[in-house]
Amino acid sequence: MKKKVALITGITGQDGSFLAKLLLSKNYKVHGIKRRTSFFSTKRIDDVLKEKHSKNQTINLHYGDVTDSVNCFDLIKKIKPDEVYHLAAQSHVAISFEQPYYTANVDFLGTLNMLESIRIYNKKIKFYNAASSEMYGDSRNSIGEQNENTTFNPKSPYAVSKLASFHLTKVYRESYGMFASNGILFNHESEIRGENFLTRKVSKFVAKYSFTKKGILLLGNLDSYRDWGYAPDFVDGIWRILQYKHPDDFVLSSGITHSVKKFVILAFKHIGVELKFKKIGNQYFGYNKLNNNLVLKTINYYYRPNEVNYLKGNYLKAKKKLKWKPKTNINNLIKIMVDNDIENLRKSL
Ligand code: NAP
Ligand code: F7E
Repeated sequence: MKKKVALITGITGQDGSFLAKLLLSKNYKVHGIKRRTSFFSTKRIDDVLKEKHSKNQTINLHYGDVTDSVNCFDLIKKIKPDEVYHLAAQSHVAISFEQPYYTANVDFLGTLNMLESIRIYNKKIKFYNAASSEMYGDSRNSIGEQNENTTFNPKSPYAVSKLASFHLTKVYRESYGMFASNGILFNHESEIRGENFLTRKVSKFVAKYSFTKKGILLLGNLDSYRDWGYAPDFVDGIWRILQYKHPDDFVLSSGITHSVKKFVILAFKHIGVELKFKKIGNQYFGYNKLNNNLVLKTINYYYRPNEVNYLKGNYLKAKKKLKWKPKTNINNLIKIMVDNDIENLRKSL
């Protein structure tokens, strides 16, 4: 049987690398777009690139940038994919306030470039767009959860760009009959999460603290709530979205929400450190309960001009239609992340 061909934009990122490995395990021929960088950016997929295992299964990488429309069209024409997983983005919410034009260019126009390339070349190619729970902003429905019917109320240039890409994907589906679907994914993390996202910043610090018992972790808002899941569970959901009988939009989430403060407490607890907090004005100070040493404080620098205070996703539609549900709870997620950062440190000693 002919292998299915997948093209992943954003293959060097967290989700792209997990998805590439999942698709290889499902016997896909996998192509990915990587940007030209001054250092190699393929760390997350180097194991697969080096392996070239027995069945000659590997990832075919192409230089590309989703802001370059000609390049996008060229790649679609050359690769002739059956499925396109469009994950490439400037994905950091705080940075989107500093680089709003750039974020809109990559996250919105990049999506337009991919959709147009598919529309012009072959409308039968299935398209997945990586939309985000950030699009909800602070909107809450009556049960305090967000699902596919909840009103969007974006709070950042990132969220606005993603919402535009979400609607654009629907427009292409409705106007041209294309198989174009959105995944509205809530936060999902892993041992290879970018180091300037909250969970990884915390897991790296906690791992180091377990060796040195030194340092002060500087954070921003501890009072926001996030629905955190584990990235490998979520990329399985992404794949299921494109295998569904027709194109549609799906929430993928853990269904449980915790404050940032709780995440930090649980991460320290994992290495046997209990924290106690003091709040002076708006500033938090966190101490090691055992010896009263200061281990964290909040500073203005890491606060955003606008914050999404509360996210909790309802994934019932994905559960019913895709038979998808998350497998990893927050304690296991923290264990995976902190233990992996401890292991990384051990190897570097
Ligand atoms: P990530 O780790 O930041 O990866 C982003 C990927 O996009 C990287 O491979 C990056 O390449 C690539 N990229 C950035 N700009 C590009 C451009 N102009 N042209 C081509 N490639 C470009 O993000 P992630 O966590 O894997 O998330 C994947 C997607 O899901 C993103 O669209 C994100 O916005 C969305 N999303 C993520 C979450 C989450 O919690 N992780 C939740 C909802 C939605 P480099 O390696 O060269 O930087
Ligand atoms: O922040 C707070 C911060 O940057 C989580 C992206 O994958 O998920 C992600 O966006 C929370 C926020 O993720 C620090 O203010 C406190 O309330 O890890 P984050 P995010 O903004 O939720 C969505 C679904 C996406 O789509 C995005 O692509 O933690 N926070 N102190 C901090 N956040 C960071 N980064 N750094 C801090 O020091």
